[in-house]
Parts: sequence; structure tokens; C-alpha cells
Amino acid sequence: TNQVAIVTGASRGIGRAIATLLALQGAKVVCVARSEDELIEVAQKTNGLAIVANVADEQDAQLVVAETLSLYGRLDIVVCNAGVGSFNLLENFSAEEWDRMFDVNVKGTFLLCKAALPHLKEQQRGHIVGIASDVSKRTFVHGTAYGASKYAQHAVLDALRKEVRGQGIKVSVIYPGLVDTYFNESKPGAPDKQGTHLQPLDVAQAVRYVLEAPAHVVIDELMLHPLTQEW
Ligand code: NJP
Repeated sequence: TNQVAIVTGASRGIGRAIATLLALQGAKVVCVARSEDELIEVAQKTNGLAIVANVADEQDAQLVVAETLSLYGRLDIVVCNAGVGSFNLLENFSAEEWDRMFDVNVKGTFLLCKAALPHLKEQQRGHIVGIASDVSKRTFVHGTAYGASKYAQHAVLDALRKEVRGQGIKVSVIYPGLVDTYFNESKPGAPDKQGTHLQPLDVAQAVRYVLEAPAHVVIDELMLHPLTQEW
């Protein structure tokens, strides 16, 4: 199709897989992240646009939407995927690390939705897809800060779905378990993650599935895990 999508965190991991799959489906993809070189590479491969931006910055979020509209003249899909995670006991978390997680995972989602909504409302159409986490709905040791940020991101999107009811706008949220990416300073393809983690493409296919729902259907939530994961 000729749909236009913004994908945050498109420089690597899940976001890169989503950008690649949407481009294969014929969408024009606006790739957003901070790492310029990786982002340009993804944008070239997907024949899309790279915008170097920090999702936690309101001006950057506004600029991403404005540039998308000025280049393509439309915006159909907004994927709030950019996220960071680090894990420790509560007493070992710094306040800075707490803020960093909330800035990217929660405020980043809020700011991009805020920037996109006036346009989506005007056209009475559009699909916001959030990449949250299975830990948006359960707690775990070493996960106070990350888990709290993912619960909060879930709450933002869940409430937003209610706010836009009746206005033609869909909000879908994906809740993955473990995924083999660069997350938390890991490296994809490490031997200890073989068979125990989802692949980024698995999450991208979940995104495609919610996007392909018929016009009268919104898939509110989709949770997926590796078969071996205990949670
Ligand atoms: O992680 P990674 P994932 N502004 O590290 C970008 C969730 N999740 O793909 O800015 C803009 O490979 C960063 O780009 P850069 C997770 O919470 C994961 O696994 O260049 N972009 C990179 O492209 C997150 O919401 C697992 O550094 C920013 C991307 O985000 C989403 O999946 C499990 C940014 C991160 O790529 C994608 O994470 C789960 C900023 N300020 C949920 N900060 C899992 N991997 O196990 C970061 O349940 N980015």
C-alpha cells in the first residue's frame, strides 16, 4: 500500500525489523533514532526517510511529524517502539537511570502521540502501535524502574485508546517477552539466546498482524512469548 509510517527506534533491534517489514509491504517509512549512521543505512535499505531525533525531546517529536507530513503529505501509522532498559535492585538504581527510562519509554511515547494526534484526528483515521512489554503487566526482581516505565507506557496507550474512541483512530499495543536484540547492552545472536528468545521479525509480524485488521476491527492488545519462557 502507499501508507506512511513513523517507526521510532528504527536503527536496530525490533524497530529495524518493523521498518524493514513495513517497507516490504509497500509503506513509506520514516525511521527515527539517535544513531545517525545506522539510521541512514536502514533508511537506504527501506527506501525511506531517516530523521535523527531523541524521542524524549518535545521539539524533536514535533519535527518528526512535521517533516513526515511535509515530505509525504500524509501519516497513517505511528509505531512507538524506541525504548531502553537496565536492571538492578531498587537500592542500586540511580535517580538518573530512573529518569532515563521514563524519559524514553513513557515520555517518548506520550510526545510522539501528542505530535501525531492533531493530524490523525483531522483525517479521522490512523493507527498508533506501541511496543510495550510483558512486564507492562507483571513485576519481577531487578525490574522496579524498567517495569514501572513499561506499566506507565501501557497506561498511556490504554487510556489514549479510550480518548480517541469514535474518532476513527486505532491504538494497538504489543507485549513481547524476551527478544534477541541489542537491548540492555546485549548482542543479538549470542549462543545463550538461541531458542530462548523471540526474533525481532516475530514482533514485526505481530505489528503487521494488528495493522492488517479490517477497518472495523481494532486489536487492542497482542502478547507473545518464546515458547520456553517462564513468566
Ligand atoms: O532494543 P534495542 P529493542 N530517542 O536496544 C532507540 C521493548 N522490549 O529493539 O537512539 C530515539 O535493540 C535505539 O536507537 P538509538 C523495549 O522496551 C524489548 O529490544 O540509535 N530512539 C534503538 O533503535 C523497547 O521499547 C524486549 O540508540 C531511541 C532502539 O531504541 C522496544 O522493545 C522485551 C532513544 C532500541 O533498540 C525495542 O527495544 C520486551 C531515544 N532517546 C520489550 N533511546 C527485549 N529486547 O527483550 C533508544 O518485553 N532509542
